[in-house]
Amino acid sequence: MDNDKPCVGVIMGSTSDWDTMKAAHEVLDEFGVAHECKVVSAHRTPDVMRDYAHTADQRGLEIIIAGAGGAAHLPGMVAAQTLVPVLGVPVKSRALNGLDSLLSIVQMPGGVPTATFAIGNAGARNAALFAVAMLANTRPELRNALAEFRQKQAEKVENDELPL
Ligand code: RP5
Repeated sequence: MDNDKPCVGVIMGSTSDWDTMKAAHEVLDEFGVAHECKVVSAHRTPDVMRDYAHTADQRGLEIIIAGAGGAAHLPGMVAAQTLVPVLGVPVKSRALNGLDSLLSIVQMPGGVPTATFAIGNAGARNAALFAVAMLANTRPELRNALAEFRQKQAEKVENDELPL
């Protein structure tokens, strides 16, 4: 994309979420979308989370991808404090395999939306692809890149062979 100022923020509750959230970073990199990746914890650094949400708009972020596990309050609490759309990624937790994360993120009260993706790697990847699709509404070069990505993906599946 035409400048290096991040338009997508990728945040997560802990460094332990990076194994999952790096899938979002990799997709954004692949599409050349300028983004930043940071650890911002709703519980351990609530003031940092508040500042991040309050300044997101003025810093030029158009989308925030927020991943968290367990009592996954980060996406919802960020969404409560900014108008920037938040895409939530439930990280697979050690105790409950991410079902806790999923329910914490998806069950937002009416009025404060947080988009919610699949648990784990597929969710992180799809959140980034969704961000690309949102940005592509106003960026023709990104729209073309997304169309090409889908085409290649379809061709791969069409050419795949079963190991019979
Ligand atoms: C959440 O608690 C994080 O998003 C992470 O998924 C989970 C566990 O964090 P660590 O104890 O591994 O730092 O806040």
